[in-house]
Amino acid sequence: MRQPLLTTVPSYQSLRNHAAQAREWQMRELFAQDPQRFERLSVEAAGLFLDYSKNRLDGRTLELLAQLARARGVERLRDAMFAGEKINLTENRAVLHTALRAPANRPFTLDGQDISADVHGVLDRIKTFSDSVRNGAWRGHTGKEITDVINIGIGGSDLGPKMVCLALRQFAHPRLSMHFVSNVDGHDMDAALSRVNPETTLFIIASKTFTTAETMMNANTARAWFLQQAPEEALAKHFVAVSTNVEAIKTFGIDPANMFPFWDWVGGRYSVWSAIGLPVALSVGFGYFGDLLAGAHAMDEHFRSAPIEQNLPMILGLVGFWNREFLDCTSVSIAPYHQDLNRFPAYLQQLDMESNGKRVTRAGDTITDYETGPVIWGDVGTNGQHAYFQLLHQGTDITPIDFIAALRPAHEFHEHHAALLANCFAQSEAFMKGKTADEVRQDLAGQPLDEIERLVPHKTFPGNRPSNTILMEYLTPATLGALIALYEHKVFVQGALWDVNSYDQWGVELGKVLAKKIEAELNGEAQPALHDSSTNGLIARAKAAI
Ligand code: G6Q
Repeated sequence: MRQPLLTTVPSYQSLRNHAAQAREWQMRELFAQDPQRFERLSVEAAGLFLDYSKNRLDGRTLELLAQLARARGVERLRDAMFAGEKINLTENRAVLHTALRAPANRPFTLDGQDISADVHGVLDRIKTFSDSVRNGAWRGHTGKEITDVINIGIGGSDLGPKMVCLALRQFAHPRLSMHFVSNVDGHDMDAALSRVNPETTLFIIASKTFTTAETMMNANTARAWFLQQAPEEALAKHFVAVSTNVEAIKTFGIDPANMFPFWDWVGGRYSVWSAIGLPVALSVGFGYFGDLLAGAHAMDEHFRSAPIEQNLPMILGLVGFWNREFLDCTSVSIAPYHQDLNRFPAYLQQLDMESNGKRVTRAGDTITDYETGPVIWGDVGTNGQHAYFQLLHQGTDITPIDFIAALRPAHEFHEHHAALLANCFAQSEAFMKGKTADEVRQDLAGQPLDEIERLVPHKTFPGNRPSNTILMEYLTPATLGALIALYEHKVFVQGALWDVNSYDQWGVELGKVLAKKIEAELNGEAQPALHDSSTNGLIARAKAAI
């Protein structure tokens, strides 16, 4: 079904006219004019609080954005997603990661069948298995308890469980060390294997397709390493798989009894809620894994029922859309002021850029007159402040920032936490306010006048730079679940507005086939093909070195 072009929708055109004025606004003045701005432009749901008042927008902006969302059928598409319609049009698949975190009594229908029994059947198996590894009933082939888990997977089969295991380290089992090998670079595997003992190591081969070249190579290497030190029949105690492809895991030599399935209606980057989350259940236990799902489900319930104006993912999506579409912001920086969220920016990078990094509409028309997904990047605060925040404060590009923080720490160094939060809030204040030339002059008072005037342009900050702040009380499995779901739905909202299919990834698929030809040439299994002179030259240098 072909939607009218985004730029022809009346509310889009009103937004464009409105943006011509908004570009002139100074947030300092917006705050001065409206003492209620913070109360008005903040919203709370599922344990998360969002302050979006430090953006260049007002009530009218939000009204127009909500109108646009309605005109673009964002709510309709949301309902279609929850109803199991095949909204992933290029792969003819439903998009039902929300079914993975719904309680057992909540039916989810796909092709007329309720899938919740399948989902909860796999969750029960995850519980039984993770309980037995954690309580020591599941042992390695020489009778020793498992001490190390190595998850072998890449992309969506790596980033989610790795990010969540790191984020929830406070809840982790003290005996179990989690390792994640994703890169085909042998240094990755080498580093993991050098730290573990085969007798006490459990390998999880995580691959939706079980054909991904990097994962298959890593899985084969791990298997060969293991079999150098253990008999074939020991494999069953040390190798399990998470996949949708039973045949391939049998061929690899894993007993289907040790396979945790999921389904093609779960996209890789949306799969941490499925059996791909097995490392999480092993590390923090099934109870906390359940809390992660429940937190995400609470956000789902809010997303599907709250009106746009009070809907946290809708607002986060609309504000980001406004910055991208009308205020020319080409990237978004993610700044978690929480060390345990240090992989969250990398996780969001995939979630957002793989979903909305698209240049054709859902009907296949090339998008020529508006922009789609921004670049997502970032690192934890306060570290970023001592590195790239310079550009964010005084560079020529304007980059909106999402600050994320927990009000209470899970440690006892309270003075650290006050310092951390002070930095977080001070940065968002500085981005908004900036520093005027007169303020700089006051700071420099007492110095020679010509010296002051020489320094003023360098020490002036334009300010008026947008940011959101997301707060939670503690970082817990439930608040983390809600946070991830918030961003999933934000990506959904923006994809719907841009009319792109957020659920395919043909660019990733391309990467899966590109290297094969050159790999055969490097290994001497194929005659060198005719490439361009750069590629030929690089191949020749590598061959000379191998
Ligand atoms: C995610 C992508 C991609 C995928 C990996 C791994 O949405 O599709 O990152 O997760 O390429 O794929 P497999 O799980 O099939 O190995």
